Amino acid sequence: EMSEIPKETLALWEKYGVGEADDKESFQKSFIRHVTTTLARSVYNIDNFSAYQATAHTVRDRLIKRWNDTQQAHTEVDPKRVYYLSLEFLLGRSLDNALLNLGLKENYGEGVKELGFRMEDILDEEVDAALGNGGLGRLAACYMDSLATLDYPAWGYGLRYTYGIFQQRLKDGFQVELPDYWLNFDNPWELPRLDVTIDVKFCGTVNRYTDETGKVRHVWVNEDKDTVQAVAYDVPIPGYGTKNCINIRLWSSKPKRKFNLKRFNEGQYEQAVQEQMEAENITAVLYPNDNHMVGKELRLKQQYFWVSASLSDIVRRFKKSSKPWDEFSYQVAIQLNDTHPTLAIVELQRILVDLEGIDWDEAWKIVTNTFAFTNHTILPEAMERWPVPMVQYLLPRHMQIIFDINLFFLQAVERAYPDDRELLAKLSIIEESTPQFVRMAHLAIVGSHRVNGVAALHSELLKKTIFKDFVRYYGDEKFDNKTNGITPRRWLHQANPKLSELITEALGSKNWLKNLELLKGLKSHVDKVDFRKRWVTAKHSNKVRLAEYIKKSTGIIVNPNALFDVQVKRIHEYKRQFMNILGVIHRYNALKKLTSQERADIVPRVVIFGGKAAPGYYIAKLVIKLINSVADVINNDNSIEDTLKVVFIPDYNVSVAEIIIPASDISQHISTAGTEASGTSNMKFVLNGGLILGTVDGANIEIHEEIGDDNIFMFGNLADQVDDLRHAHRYRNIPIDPSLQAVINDIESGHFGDSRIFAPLINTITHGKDYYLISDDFQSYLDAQKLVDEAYKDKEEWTKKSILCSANMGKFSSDRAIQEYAEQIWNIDPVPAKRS
Ligand code: GP0
Repeated sequence: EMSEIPKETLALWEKYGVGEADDKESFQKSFIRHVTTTLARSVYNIDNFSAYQATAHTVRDRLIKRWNDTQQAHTEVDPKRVYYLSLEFLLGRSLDNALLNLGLKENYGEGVKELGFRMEDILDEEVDAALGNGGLGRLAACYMDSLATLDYPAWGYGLRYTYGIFQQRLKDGFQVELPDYWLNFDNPWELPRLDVTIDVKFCGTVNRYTDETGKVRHVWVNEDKDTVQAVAYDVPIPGYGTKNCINIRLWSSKPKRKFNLKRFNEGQYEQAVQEQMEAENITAVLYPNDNHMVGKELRLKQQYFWVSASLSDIVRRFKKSSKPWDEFSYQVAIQLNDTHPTLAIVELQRILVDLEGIDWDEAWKIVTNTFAFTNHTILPEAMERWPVPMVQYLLPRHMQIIFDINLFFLQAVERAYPDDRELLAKLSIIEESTPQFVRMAHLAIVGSHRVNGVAALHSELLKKTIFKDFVRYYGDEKFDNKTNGITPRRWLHQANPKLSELITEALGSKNWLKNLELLKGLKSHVDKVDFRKRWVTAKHSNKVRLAEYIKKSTGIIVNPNALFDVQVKRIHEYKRQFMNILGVIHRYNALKKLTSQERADIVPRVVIFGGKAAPGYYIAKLVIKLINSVADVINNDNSIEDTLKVVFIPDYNVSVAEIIIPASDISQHISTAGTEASGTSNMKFVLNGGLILGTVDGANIEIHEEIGDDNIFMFGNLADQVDDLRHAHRYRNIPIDPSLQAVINDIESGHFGDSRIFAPLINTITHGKDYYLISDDFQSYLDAQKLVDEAYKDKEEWTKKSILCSANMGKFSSDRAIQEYAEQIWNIDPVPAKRS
């Protein structure tokens, strides 16, 4: 305990402890010390990369101080904590974010300048931490920023993958994947906790026995070779404008230090080494699928490895306070980010019943009061189901517990709805196929006290479709909505410094960065010509910055005065990049028909794409190829006089997004209605004064509500029409939209290269069922595009729309979202770290 340390000792620690040292001089001192000692270099031997490392290490020292103070405050107060379990944290770069959140950017910027460097160059040396696929992983990262900023006692738990999401290259217009070995150089943003290790068991068998009280108990035993070790790596997450700095604990897998001596003695050296390597494999690679389940055994191992290490850490921390078990859910809230961590429900029940000897019902009450579950999609192919035999083999005791949870649950359902066997089959956690499957979403619902979707429409659809029968049984209080949000620190302040500065000047303070509703104050500036001019200047300089990036990464030269039309996100049929490029072909053909004089009236466009396709997603990869083939033809056709350019920016990731998003005039969020749960980049674009062209889907709907009819372009069929339209495509002969047919004919004529390559893609519309309704929405899409062209001609009006977009985005701060989770689901209070 802290009080037992002698006064003189404490005084020494105080005297020599790491100070705050945020001024320029102490930065320079620390920078040079790190160059000399940490990097073993000198003034004669330092490049931008080592300057980055020295700067990062200087900031890291400051972060660790805050991190320690925060942990100490938590230990003293011992508040209820929230644990955010996410298989993905898509953090991107950390240096700029830390400098801005800690308020060090100015001093340190001057500091490096005097030492002969430019801060921009230094920042550009950092590699992204890309431990996620897309929206879900980036949401987790934004939420950590808000939890830290709002002083909540929170932890993230995830995996420290050796390889993040693959790097995308283009070869002849096709995507090729390269491994992302991001830990190649040292990673200053993690604190290895080589002393925090946890054994994680796999396989083995379950023994029953009767304990001293006469109760039947279970013990899970396995062989040493089937146990792996989890090692903790801590990633500090600083809040903005607070001393608070929270932690994401990422687990890395290691073989148990104890060698299998028997095998070595028996001369089975290779096999023993093999077993060691298999342990390290568990956290080797992030699965590169977005919105799609692939039932690989290694993925299930990842999930249990992570869940088991995290829960034993959480339980250990709870036990330190010696509170009784029935207070567990008053001290601990666990949020399940999608179904990936659902085994945590089973693991906690196992810990309580098998290890702690608590009665089943009492344990189950603790479990369900602890967990809450966020669903991120209703796409059927994304639903996690694990074969019962696979679970039985890897986790024999957990499989028993799942069967018991299901039995008691279905018994309760039966009591409420006697003889409704169909209902039992529909609700069951076990799918009665051959083999049987565990339905993870069902398990997550049954084991949680709250289930939420991520936008209003999505949460309604959950209740009306895939979770309908659960609503019937539980009532609808268990199901609610928490509309997603984004952090304005990274997505405006950091990514768009020019606009951030203008906003701060107009509003008279930086308070909007902590209270995004204050952006409403921009409305009174809309009619000021000078303010609008500066708004346009900021946008223009972002477009110049993007044009430079495009030239550097693709060689294509684009005009920053053109309308920048952007669609960047994972490549998916449901997100309909295919419809976008078909629309581009339509536009191109129309442009070619114009006279030179007519073309002079046309607003030139640059259509920008970016995004990765899952390596095994054949159709998505064809979409990338088609975009590049179309770009090749259009960009080299001088006859259209630069009225249209098409760009596919390779390797879209967080730091590329930070360049693209502030530069967009219009961005496309055009998923088939009802398929995109929320979308979060839509929020980022609008916050940066970009208008959106979107379908009536996900958070587009709520953005529309906030910013008003005049500032958004919405089109397409509605979610409640989708079923009927799909039915019609299947069973009736629906003629293809004529404009769309013309575009398809053009592709098939070989205008964009050998059309045989694209046949499987075109077949998804013609010979398939047009499942994503491209034909049904195409005319409406083209009409909306026409409105965009018209509106952009009136620059003053467009700028007003752009300002009103930003001004009305207060709701979409992740601070708002996190506050709702904290107050309505987790029941936690802020614990400010003390200044020291
Ligand atoms: C949803 F199910 N999302 C999944 C998944 O596997 N991966 C993923 O990124 C996304 C949704 O598609 C979303 O609509 C949503 O905003 C995001 O999760 C966060 O809730 C994409 O923007």
